Amino acid sequence: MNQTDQIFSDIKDVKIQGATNIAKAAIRAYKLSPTPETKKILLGLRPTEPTLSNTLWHLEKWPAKKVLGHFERSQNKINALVTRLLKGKKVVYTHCHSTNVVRALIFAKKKGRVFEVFNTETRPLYQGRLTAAELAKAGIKVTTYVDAAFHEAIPKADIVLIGADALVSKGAINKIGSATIAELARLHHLPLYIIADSWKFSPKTVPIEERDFHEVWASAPAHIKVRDPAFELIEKKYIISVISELGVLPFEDFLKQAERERRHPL
Ligand code: RUB
Repeated sequence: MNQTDQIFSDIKDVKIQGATNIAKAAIRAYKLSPTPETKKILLGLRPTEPTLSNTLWHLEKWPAKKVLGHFERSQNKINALVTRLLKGKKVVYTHCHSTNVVRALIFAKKKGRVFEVFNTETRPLYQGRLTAAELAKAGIKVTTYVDAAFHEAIPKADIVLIGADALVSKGAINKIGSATIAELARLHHLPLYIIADSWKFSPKTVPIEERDFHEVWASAPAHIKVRDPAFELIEKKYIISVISELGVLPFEDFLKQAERERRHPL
């Protein structure tokens, strides 16, 4: 398998996962093979990822290094904003694996914020374990729960920080489980923030990826239908603010500003 095909396969199999990591891998693939065919294949790999399509759009206009630089600049701004937000917060709840969330938490810890993290393992692919391992390696105390323990874990937190794959007019699309977390956060009066680079914004309808049922139950007996929807919508009414490189913005303000910035030169 050549290098480009290896990247395609790793994105498809979720060995490379999360919006930012997928976009960065797409940059590597496009550099190796800058053709319309590469673009077409990449766009079909993970359909719920506007960062991927926005990145490819920018790549047609600007050098890869410049496009890559966006992610670092954006993360640095997010880090500073999340660090400010975590003042006085003892327990942060998160789900799945978000580069934007994990890097911001590690930065906040380095800046002296004292907090611990509760998270959920995130079936079927257990991206929550990745989150837990990265945070623990950075010296952050982590407690991981099974997904079915949402009711047990969420009320013990002070704040919920969730990543996003897509930010659309109705709200934020993120890993399955996120909508339940949002409803429970509201029930227990916890603030829920979406931590996300603004390139996750899409003015269009974003399809929800349904993955192969084998990820859920590989040896399921015949006649049992097993479903594997990868993502779901967190309705905007549950979101206090979106924290992106554009600032800490209420959802509607984020949408307006992201629309204005969308095709802005780098
Ligand atoms: C990952 C997921 C993450 C976002 C975060 O799903 O839902 O919360 O992608 O994006 P999957 P980022 O593992 O199926 O890709 O990593 O850019 O913060």
